[in-house]
Order: sequence, then C-alpha cells, then structure tokens
Amino acid sequence: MSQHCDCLLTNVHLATGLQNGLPYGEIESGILAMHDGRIVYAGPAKGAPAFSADKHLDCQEAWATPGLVDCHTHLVYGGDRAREFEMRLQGVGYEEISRAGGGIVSTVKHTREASEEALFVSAKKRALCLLEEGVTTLEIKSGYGLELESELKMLRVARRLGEELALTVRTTFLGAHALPPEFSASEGDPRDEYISLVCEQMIPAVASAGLADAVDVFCEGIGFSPAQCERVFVAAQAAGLPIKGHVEQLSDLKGARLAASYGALSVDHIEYLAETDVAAIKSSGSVAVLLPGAYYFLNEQQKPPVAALREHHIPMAVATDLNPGTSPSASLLLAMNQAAVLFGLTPEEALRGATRNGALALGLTNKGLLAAGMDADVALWDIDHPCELSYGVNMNKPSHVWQGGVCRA
Ligand code: DI6
Ligand code: FE
Repeated sequence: MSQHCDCLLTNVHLATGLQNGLPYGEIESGILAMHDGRIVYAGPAKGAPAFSADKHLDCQEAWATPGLVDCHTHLVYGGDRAREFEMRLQGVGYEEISRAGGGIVSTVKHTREASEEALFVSAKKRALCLLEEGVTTLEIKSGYGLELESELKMLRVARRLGEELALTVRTTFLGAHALPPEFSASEGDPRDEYISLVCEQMIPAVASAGLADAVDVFCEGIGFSPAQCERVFVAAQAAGLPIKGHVEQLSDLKGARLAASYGALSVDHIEYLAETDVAAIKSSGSVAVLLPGAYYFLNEQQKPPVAALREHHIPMAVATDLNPGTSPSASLLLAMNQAAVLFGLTPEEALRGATRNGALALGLTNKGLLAAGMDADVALWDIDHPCELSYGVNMNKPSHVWQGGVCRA
C-alpha cells in the first residue's frame, strides 16, 4: 500500500540543512513528499516509502533547499534616500547626516505622509523581488512612524503583505529606532521621554492589536542608550513579546550582552561586538544576524567577529536589512554573496544563515530545514551545486517554490 501525499518531488538532490555529516546536509538523488503543508518525507529514494501523489514532479537532478528566510528587513517605508546617497558619496558621513535631520528622520516624514495603500503598493514591489528569488519567510520591522498611528499603519501593511502574498510574514515593532523630530525640542532628556511613550503606550497598544511578533531597538549613539533599550526590553516582556536588538553596528555599547541577558531571539549587525563578549551571547541562545548589505553600502571597515562566533557555535543568520538608508537591496542571494566575500562565511554557512538560522532568529523552529515534520517551504534550483547560490550574483532564480506546500509557480 502506498502513502498518499499532495506533492511528490523525485530525482532531486536535497540540501536539507541537517547536520548529517555531509556538506549542506546533502542527500543525493532523493525524494521529497509534502502533505497538508508539511514535509512528510525528505530523504534518499532508496528505501523510501512508496508514495502516490496528486502532483508529481520529476526534478531532473535539480537541487532543493529550504525556502529562504529574510529575518531582518525594514521594507515598509515612504520615499527614498537617493539624494542622501549622493551626499554620502561626496564625503558626508551617515551619522553626520542623521544628526543634521536627514537619515532615518527623513524617511519618517515620508512614511507618516504616505497613505496605507501607497505604503502597501511600494512595499509589495520590494517584497516581490525577494519572493522571486525563493524567499518564503520575511520579517518586517516598523520604526519609520515613531508615533502610534503611523507605527500601527506600518505594521498593518506588513501583515497585509503576509495575507496577500505567498509569504510567511513576521512583524517586529521598532518604535525605538530614532528620536521623532517633535521630541528634539522637549526639555529634559527627550530620548527618555520618548522611550516612556514607547513603553507605556505604544508597546501595549501594538501588542493588544496583535500586530507585532517581537520588539526591536536601535542601541547606538544616534539611536538609544543601553539603559533606554533595557526599558524597552522590560516593557516588551511585560507584553509577552520576544525581543531583538540592532546592536554594535557603529560602536560598541555592549548592547548585545544586554539583549542576550533578556533572552533576545537575535542580536543584529554586531560589527563592533568585542570577541570577549561573544561567550555572553552563547548562553542566551540568541542568533547572530549578519547584515553585510549595510556594511557594504556604508563602506564600513569593521567586520563582525565571525571566527569567534564560529568558535562558540553561535548560529549565524544572514539577512538583507532592506531599508532606504543603509541597505537599499532587495536580494537575499546578494546578501549571501556579500556575507561570503566581505565577512568570510562559507557558502554553506551563508545558505544556513538564510534558511535555518534565519528561521531561528524569528523563533520559527518549524522552518529552514528539509525534514519530515517541517513546514513545506521548499525552493528548487537548476544548479549543479548549492555553493552556486552564494557565488552567482543575479544568476539564480528558483524554478519552483512551495510555501506551506502550495506551489507558487
Ligand atoms: N540600522 C540600520 O542600518 C537601519 N536601521 C538601523 O537601526 C538604517 C535605517 C535607515 O537609515 O533608514
Ligand atoms: Fe536594520
């Protein structure tokens, strides 16, 4: 008697991502069966159960990988920052532009002014670029509203992208991204005052609307101090939301240690993370999210401590950081290439970073591997070897993608 499934892939090489002693968790000449949104079998053809299937695809020795996971983006925003790019090319620094009222705050103005529909239309275009290259799970942050209504608007747009596109979308509330312009004139420390608003009004409202899956902060000289970020973490936990942090991107404020002490799902950027602090993030189980697109676009010199992360077996994820100011890039495959070329990840680490470890950075333990019981998020590539995914720039598009067992093609 054969087992029935919705969709069966045969004659397929599997980059499972499992630690089976082979690079990429490779299984040559395998089969993969999907049923009811889950993978029910991913393994060698030899010795596999007999399957009957509604749909059967002979993959002709193509490679299947888990659907890609972009675990860090800011892809909902109004306007663009191309003029600021021109200024930077003339030698004005990112932090300098930010202090002069450009940078994040200029995107805030455009995002506040934009209608929800206009934000949706522009964000959808960017999300489709990611989707076309095999992304099945996408994280989207707020943080360009910086007032309750505009933050809620961004988060609703993010949720709607998840409803209308064949993508799993996870939303993150990033109210503590920058000081809103209307606060700079206030007395006392305007940053403390704004953080009170974030903690006392925004986090409870966003949580009760069910619009955020996590809470993030920008712990930086041009963002918020560790003490201010800690207040946000406390409020997030009180609201039952996990935390993440933009930490050690431009300087070492020990934000990663702090985030880890609150059990952060991930610590992101970490170019300035001291090697001596790497052990501290080990115990929290936080994922180290590497964002080489921002490093590249800002022409930074300080690289994240990859060797130390490796040595301590800290899971490394790779994401686009898609945003108008520091990483206007809608390609996760390019981020994988940048992680390899600029940060020295192996192509295998880069693929794991954009699949399994990206999923873990979002707390999604059911994604990012090809194994029985996992969600049926699968990308099929006409390549000879999975290292090609980090090697070629704009060379690879998946021939088929399944998200929750449904084929998009
Ligand atoms: N770090 C970044 O690289 C982005 N946000 C952050 O906290 C930049 C966002 C922007 O410049 O618009
Ligand atoms: Fe970011």
